[in-house]
Amino acid sequence: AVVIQRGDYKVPGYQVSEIALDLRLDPENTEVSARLHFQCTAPAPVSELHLDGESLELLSLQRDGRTLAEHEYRLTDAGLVLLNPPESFVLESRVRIHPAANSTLSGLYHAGGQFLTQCEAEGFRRITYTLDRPDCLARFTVTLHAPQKNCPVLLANGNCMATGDEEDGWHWARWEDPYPKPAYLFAMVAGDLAVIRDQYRTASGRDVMLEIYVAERDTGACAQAMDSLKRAMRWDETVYGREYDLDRYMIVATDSFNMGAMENKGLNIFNAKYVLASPETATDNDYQGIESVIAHEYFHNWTGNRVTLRDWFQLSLKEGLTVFRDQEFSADQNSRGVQRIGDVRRLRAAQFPEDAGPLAHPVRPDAYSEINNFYTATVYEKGAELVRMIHTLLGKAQFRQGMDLYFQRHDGHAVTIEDFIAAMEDANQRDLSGFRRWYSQAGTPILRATGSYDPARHSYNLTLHQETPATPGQPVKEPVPIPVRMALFNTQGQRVLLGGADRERILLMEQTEQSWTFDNLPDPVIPSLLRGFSAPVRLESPLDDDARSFLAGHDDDPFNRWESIQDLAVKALLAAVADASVASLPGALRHAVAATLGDAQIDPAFRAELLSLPSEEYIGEQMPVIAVEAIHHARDSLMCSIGTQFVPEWVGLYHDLAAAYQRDALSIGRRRLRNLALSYLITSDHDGHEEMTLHARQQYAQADNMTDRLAAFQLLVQHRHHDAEDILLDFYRKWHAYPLVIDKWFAIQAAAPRPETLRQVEHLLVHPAFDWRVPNRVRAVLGGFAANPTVFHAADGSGYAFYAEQLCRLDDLNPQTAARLATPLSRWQRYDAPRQQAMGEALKMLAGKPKLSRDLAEVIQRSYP
Ligand code: DPP
Ligand code: ZN
Repeated sequence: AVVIQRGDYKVPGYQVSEIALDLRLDPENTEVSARLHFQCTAPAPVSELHLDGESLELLSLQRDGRTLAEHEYRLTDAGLVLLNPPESFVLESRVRIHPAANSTLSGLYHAGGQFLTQCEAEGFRRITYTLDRPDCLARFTVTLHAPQKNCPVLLANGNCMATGDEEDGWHWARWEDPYPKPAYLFAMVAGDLAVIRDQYRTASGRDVMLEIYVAERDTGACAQAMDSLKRAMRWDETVYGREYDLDRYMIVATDSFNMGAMENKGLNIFNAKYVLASPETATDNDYQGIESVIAHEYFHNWTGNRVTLRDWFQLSLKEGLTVFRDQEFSADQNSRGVQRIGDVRRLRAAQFPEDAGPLAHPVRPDAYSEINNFYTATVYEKGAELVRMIHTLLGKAQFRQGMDLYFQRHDGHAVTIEDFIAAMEDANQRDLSGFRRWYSQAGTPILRATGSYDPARHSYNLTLHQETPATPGQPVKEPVPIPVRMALFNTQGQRVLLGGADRERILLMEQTEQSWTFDNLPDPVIPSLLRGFSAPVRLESPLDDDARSFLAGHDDDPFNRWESIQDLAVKALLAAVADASVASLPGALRHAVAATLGDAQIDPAFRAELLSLPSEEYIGEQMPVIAVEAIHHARDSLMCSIGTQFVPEWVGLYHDLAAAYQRDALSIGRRRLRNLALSYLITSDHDGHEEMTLHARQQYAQADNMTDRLAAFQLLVQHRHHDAEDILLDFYRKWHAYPLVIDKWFAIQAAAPRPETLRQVEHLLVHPAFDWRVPNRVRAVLGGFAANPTVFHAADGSGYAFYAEQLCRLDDLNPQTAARLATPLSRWQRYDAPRQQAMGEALKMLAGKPKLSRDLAEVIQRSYP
């Protein structure tokens, strides 16, 4: 396969200033006429101009009104080569494409009765011949023609300029986008859609029409999306001084989408999962997801669209920055501490393992063969952490100055990560040269902290040591600058002064090893390091159990308070795994749990976080070889002991927190805590166990919201309660008309940690509601299965073999999703020898698949070189 290198970037020899598209939409055969204005920008004449084009059937080709002769162009696998083109010219092409047959969901496709597009990263070349690269910005005019009956709604980017009727019941609409944009931001939609409208007045007093397009029966489920959009618009004005720039902002929801959502200029296309919610069908987490994804795509209007990317190696320039912005938005809307815990949990669950395995790559990658494989946790989540560190290092006001300069310099341009860092430096006269290493170096640094109190000198000495493990292609690592936010606590639980007037400091660790001494400390202190998780590193903490237990009760940094309990739990779990025993509840952990259970002052959402055990995946990450079954049993038994030892407290919470459904943050936190109590009680051994199961069944049957219903449903299915079969049927019957709810039904079954799950999943794949063409459904089953440690990683290798077979099947339809779902197999080196062998065989089987996609081929090749 062709490998594209970052170092090979060349400015395009031509620019396209204008693109006029005309599409006659038919599911089987759509005709696309395109008129492109080319202008040479190279100093010397170009002998060959390569236009991108994929799966296009060329019908006609004209240059400046004249049909091109055979010696003037050449068709290739990758597109069309114009030979000796003039300095400036108009190219007119007509091609035929097949939207209904396009199961890749890239380019123009027809699904669920609608025509939709997805052009990021390289989908536009599946619509017409063009320079499909982000540094090529053109003004678009788009005319859509379709039958009025099937497609009453015709949408594209920008403003609708004219509409009209045609013969045979067809109609048309013409859209113009005044903002030049790269082809990856092009979008069009045609279908039978209902619309919800609202208005937004910008800070400068302009009215913007907000529209959400959904199926008629979903119009009642758009309130959260619309409300989140308006809050996001206000937030970007308040925090960054950025207003929306068109008169109309459209969102379209679809069930058939590879990603979460797409920020096409003025016309976002969303996976319905991040638009539709009603209390009966969506959980609190779903509501939260909508808020953050709506905000994310909206924020892209400035960080991504107005300022766009020079090339795809810069992807984190828009994604890392925009994730940082959406995380901060959510933190401002909800509880900042709980938000941070969730963000770090995601980073550790997805990005840390990626960074430690064969798919590790820098936030700014150096090479790719299929760019779709680089929409990764590293580019997104680690990228966001890097922006967060810049924010931490500069300070809030200075960061804003840097952003202002970035927009001022680069509005309307396609730029690089380097340009972003330079703006941050120049706006603040700061030197971030060392910081650039974070973008070029892969791997998660290990930060080892040791500290000691010197009673004679009344001082505390802290030494930090950093080391980044080798990653593929990068055997030797340099130290990176690590901002370590820290405080010292005295034994009364107060933060002490650190030299000057500060009770918290940011230590900037730039060398491999550095020490700091804090004086004037009459009594011993306990350090709270990396507060708020101030850098994406693995901290090896100097704390013993007593100190952790102390911080679990006293640290006023929510993240570190949570982390202290997590560390205690991890330690207990690793001890149980090591001697294959039942996890005991060590004194320090019991103490921390008791104190948290007993403290009704703690915000319930935060209390639920404090009381949740680390996931099996996270525990596995802390081990040299992941002991699949032992981890599962240790975690179960620790849940059981915590449940059993505190039965009255959990029962008390379960009953006290019962309330009629409301949507405010406090009610959400209370539901979370109550359902956590239920999960402890169901997992534990106690006299009232039967009664709790009854409660769970009642909760399932009578809940007035999906959060509670699903929590009970999941517990009953996981624990295979004797009437689980009936409950599964009942759930399906109730919700079969709601695809997003049925996704949950599929996912929960695929994730049940039970020996019969593999057989169950085989049945699910032939269930009438299963559809290989709908990524949400496929991800529910296959993604749920791959996230099921004891079943996917079954010792006999059956999970891997089964999974690889399904990926083969999926790859023929949807390579992007297949490649994404293949990544769990890349972790093979983390398991014992028999599993390594079985995963290796699964990967070899995939590698030998006929017609293997470039997407999947790259993931396999890098996973198993
Ligand atoms: N650019 C999209 C997003 O992350 C993904 N294609 O918002
Ligand atoms: Zn994004």
